[in-house]
Amino acid sequence: MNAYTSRVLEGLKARNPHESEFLQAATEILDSLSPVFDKHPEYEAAGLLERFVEPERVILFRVPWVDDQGKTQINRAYRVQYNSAIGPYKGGIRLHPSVNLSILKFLGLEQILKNSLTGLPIGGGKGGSDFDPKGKSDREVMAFCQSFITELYRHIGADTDVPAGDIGTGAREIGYMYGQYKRLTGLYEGVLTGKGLTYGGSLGRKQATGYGLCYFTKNMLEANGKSIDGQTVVVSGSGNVAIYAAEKITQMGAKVVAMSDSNGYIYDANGINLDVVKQIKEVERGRIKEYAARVPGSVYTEGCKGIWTIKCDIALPCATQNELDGEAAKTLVANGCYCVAEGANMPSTLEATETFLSNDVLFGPGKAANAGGVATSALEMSQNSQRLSWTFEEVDEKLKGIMAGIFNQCAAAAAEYGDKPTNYVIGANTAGFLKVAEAMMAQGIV
Ligand code: NDP
Ligand code: 2IT
Repeated sequence: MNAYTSRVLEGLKARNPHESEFLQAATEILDSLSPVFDKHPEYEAAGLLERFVEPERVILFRVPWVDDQGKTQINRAYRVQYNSAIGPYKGGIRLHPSVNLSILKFLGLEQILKNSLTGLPIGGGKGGSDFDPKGKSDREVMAFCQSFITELYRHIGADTDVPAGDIGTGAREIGYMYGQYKRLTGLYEGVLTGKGLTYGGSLGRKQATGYGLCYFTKNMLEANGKSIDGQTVVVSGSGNVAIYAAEKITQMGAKVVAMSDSNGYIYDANGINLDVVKQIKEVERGRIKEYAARVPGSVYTEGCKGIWTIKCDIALPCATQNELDGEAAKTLVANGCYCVAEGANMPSTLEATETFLSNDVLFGPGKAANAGGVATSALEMSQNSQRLSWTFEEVDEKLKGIMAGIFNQCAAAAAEYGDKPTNYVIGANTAGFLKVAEAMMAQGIV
């Protein structure tokens, strides 16, 4: 590693010793960026990297609300406003009991580079809370969301910071948050994305991350003389990203044979019936286990990590960080998997990523492969500020163009800076960073 990047990384480790997810993401990124700093000594003179790795601002607050038993509950919430060099802070809100500052800083850091890769004017941010929407009534979710926004509203806005969905935050939660923001500010503005279609949401946003992942995968495969048609695919997770990744890759001629949730996975040799998955997950908010009871010939296995033992050509991890470790990566490679594209953020551990790269698996890192969601959020922002609604086809065409642009940037930067032209990890980190770096340099020491 370049001496400057290595010194900054050591400093980060000393100052944030307990933030394992954040340090994991930072290690991968700084490792990739070494050649950039060899080429640009002026960045060190401007303290660019020290500024880049430190959030511009972190807001930490309590969220009091009353449950259905009349008991007061207190959650802890955060908004990490990481980098606004190229646009207003933009990134999702995660609602999951595991949420802590380390996870939100890793997600925020990834988001800066991801948003830069989209080519659209959006900075990087992330937020969330340790609130668990699972098993809560609609009224409890509403009480939480209203209290959350009652604190956060003063820090966000259509031109300052635009939150969106992530794990545990879908259309229901965004709706409650939007209603409370409007009540407190009196503004009908594009302050949140992923809104419902009747109040400023964009057609295609729900599908965008999963569809975009498949468009990226198609670009990556075609650039390497391969195709999606006829391939066997494993998709982990069964939330928003997983469902629409499975839908699009099936439309492209592949067969999805397995999906999962945090309890276990289903295997269906005939190809997963997505109508059943949507009914269980989107309508009933149930567990993936129920699929096996409804679809003859399918099998449910307890424990989500076992999904990586299923033989496949293409793997799309779409659940959560570090769901795919070194051992799982070796199993996938041994079973003939030759393409992995990340729908989730950092689903592969550093060891898994290394295993894929050293075995010449075509590997699409999350910040590039799953950028279609935030890109379409930026399209939603454009529609809101123009007071217009585009058709599904218009949005989908733009998404295809954006994903092709992202792949091309990754490939070009990999060719210039990487150890090999298919190292899209180096490609994504470098291409994403260079644009932010140029903007930060132009704006002076701020
Ligand atoms: P959802 O809440 O809709 O779905 C999450 C899925 O992942 C569920 O199947 C969930 O299972 C599973 N999951 C969550 N936490 C864990 C865990 N600790 N262990 C195992 N499985 C888990 O979220 P999304 O689909 O929106 O997000 C999935 C991933 O994609 C995340 O990494 C997110 O950051 C990323 N992403 C999302 C985007 C978006 O637009 N929504 C955009 C880009 C990336 P269970 O129901 O059992 O909890
Ligand atoms: O990780 C992500 O890119 C998201 N959760 C989507 C963020 C957004 O602003 O749409």
